[in-house]
Amino acid sequence: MNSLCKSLSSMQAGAIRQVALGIGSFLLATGAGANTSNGINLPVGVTEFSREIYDLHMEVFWICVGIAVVVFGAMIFSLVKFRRSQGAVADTQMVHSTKVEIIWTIIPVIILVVMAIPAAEAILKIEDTRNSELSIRVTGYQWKWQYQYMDAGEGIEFFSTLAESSNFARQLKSGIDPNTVRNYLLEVDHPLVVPSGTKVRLLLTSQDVIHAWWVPDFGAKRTAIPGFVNELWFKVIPGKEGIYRGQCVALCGRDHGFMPVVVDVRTPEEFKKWLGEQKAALKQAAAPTAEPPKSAQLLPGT
Ligand SMILES: [Cu+2]
Repeated sequence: MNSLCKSLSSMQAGAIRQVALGIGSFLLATGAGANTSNGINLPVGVTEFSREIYDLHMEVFWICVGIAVVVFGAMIFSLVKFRRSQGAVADTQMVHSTKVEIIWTIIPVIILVVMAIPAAEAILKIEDTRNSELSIRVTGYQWKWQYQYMDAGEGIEFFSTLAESSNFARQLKSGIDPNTVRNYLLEVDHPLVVPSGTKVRLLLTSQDVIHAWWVPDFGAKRTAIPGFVNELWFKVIPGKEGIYRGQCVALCGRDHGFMPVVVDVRTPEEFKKWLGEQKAALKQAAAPTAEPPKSAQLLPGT
């Protein structure tokens, strides 16, 4: 009997060690992913509030870890310490304790309030589109996006559709292996170009069904609804210029998976240059191209 007890306690110790090792390696993996998108944790992102969202997420995560350690610790300790083989006898007298009930109500309420205050602050910040420096109208269509610049970019507008490389590969019996296509289904012909370090406001709507504009690295996602204008803003941190990709995340019909979002973030100087080029191209397009016919030039009496 004694040897059975001994082997049982060594098994329990082994199991506890395994659980502790498992939790330890998970925490290490989570900690290692604190600054990257490694497939385990959320991406940190490249905008002010994507980082705020990430910090909030980590704060709540560690609160949950703390709760889990305390609750499971107490449970495991009680199971091991007060087991029958050690002579523990069940207390059948204590069936109610008002003091305990008050404690286990107040503590979670305090924890919830501690989590709710920074979360509410972050939500208010996300919704505050005032003082934006560049506004862009974004319209969802089945299955493409239209971008129309306002403010300094007034007059510049274009459609952003799935890149031909992806479009050819996605066709039935195309014979093209999608794994060979760069950024398969995440590439467009005309990406949205925005400056870094600038508060960019998007005004989202739709011409047909409900779409949703989403770029994970911006921590930004908003639905585009026909007849409504939804607002969204983001400010890419200077130094994080580059290409960022996302997708339409509303089930908007047959080709829902084929209307990606690609944003080309440039420095304010490069963006200004791009704006100038676009405006020059617009002017050129608007200018009369054909010369008036010779007969018109030589009308007698003119
Ligand atoms: Cu869509």
